[in-house]
Amino acid sequence: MDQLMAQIEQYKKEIKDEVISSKDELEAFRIKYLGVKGVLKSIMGEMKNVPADKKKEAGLMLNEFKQMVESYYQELALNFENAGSESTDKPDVTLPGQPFTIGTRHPISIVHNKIVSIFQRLGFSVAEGPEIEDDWHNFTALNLPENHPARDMQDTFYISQNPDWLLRTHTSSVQIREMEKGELPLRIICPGRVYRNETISARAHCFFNQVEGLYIAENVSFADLKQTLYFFVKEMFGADVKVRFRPSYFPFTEPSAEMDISCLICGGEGCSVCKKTGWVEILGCGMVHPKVLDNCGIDSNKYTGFAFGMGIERITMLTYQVKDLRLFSENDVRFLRQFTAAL
Ligand code: 2U9
Repeated sequence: MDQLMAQIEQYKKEIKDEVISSKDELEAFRIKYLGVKGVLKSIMGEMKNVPADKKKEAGLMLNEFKQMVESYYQELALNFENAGSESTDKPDVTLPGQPFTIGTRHPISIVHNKIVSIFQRLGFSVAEGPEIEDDWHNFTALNLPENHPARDMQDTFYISQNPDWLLRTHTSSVQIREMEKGELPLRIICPGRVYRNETISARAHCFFNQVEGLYIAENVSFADLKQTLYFFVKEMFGADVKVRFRPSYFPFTEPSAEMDISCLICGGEGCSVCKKTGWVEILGCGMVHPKVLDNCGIDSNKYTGFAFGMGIERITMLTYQVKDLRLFSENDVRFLRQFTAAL
């Protein structure tokens, strides 16, 4: 009897020291203590050796030990069921899925899409071309021959492997490529990224996005250019916006102009955005220079055309009142999330 008591006490101590951290270890515990050849069964077997007058007391003690082992096992089993065990876990298909963040459209993309869709409604189609260009398509064909001072207007990144290669400074090169195909009339817009070697600041970056447009046919006039751009501006900024043209100079257009719109912030009263003038410049334009047509094999006596170009970042800054150009390429989601609902 005393031996049985000591044995039970010994097992109680052992159970306390057991480390059970997986379902496998729990199963080993069950087999050791509760299994058919386990500890409980073997202690029960000892009962036959207990003298008759002690049997009742021994039976109570054994029963208490049995209950203790069983409830300890059940408690552990329940814990594993609730928490899951690393080693024998099956996936719990009832758990909610991992949420994943849905992105938003970049403000430049929103404005790009809006510009493109306005011109598409006027019958313009989108043309694209390479970002690494040769000197002919980026400069010479556009009436900017070598050593022409106008080349200084744009600081260029050249490709070191070949002095003829450069990163395009405007998407006009795409229009040259389209004109060289010789299919007329031509009515295209050319959106895309362009590169200029500028010191990065709130107002300048070494790359930005442009949309340029070109319409070449017989009898295209400056009036067509003005009407097209009026339509664009009203669709883009609303019916109340006012427009003015100022004479300008570009080597690839003659005559040339820059177009201003009444300031969207102050409505023309004068503020810091329009530098108290009431006007903000949004694009450059003009009639395609006859030399440019000739360079591309188009008969400048038969055909005329207009062209225009604008920076998408500039239009986006005006639309959303963004004060620093660098925000567009930093990819800070706190900035980017402000412009649209989830895709
Ligand atoms: C061809 C012929 C003529 C495209 C033009 C501008 C005027 C212009 C600037 C606006 C802001 C560039 O992004 S910006 O810095 N562009 O002012 N672009 S006319 O003229 C062309 C293009 C292609 C064959």
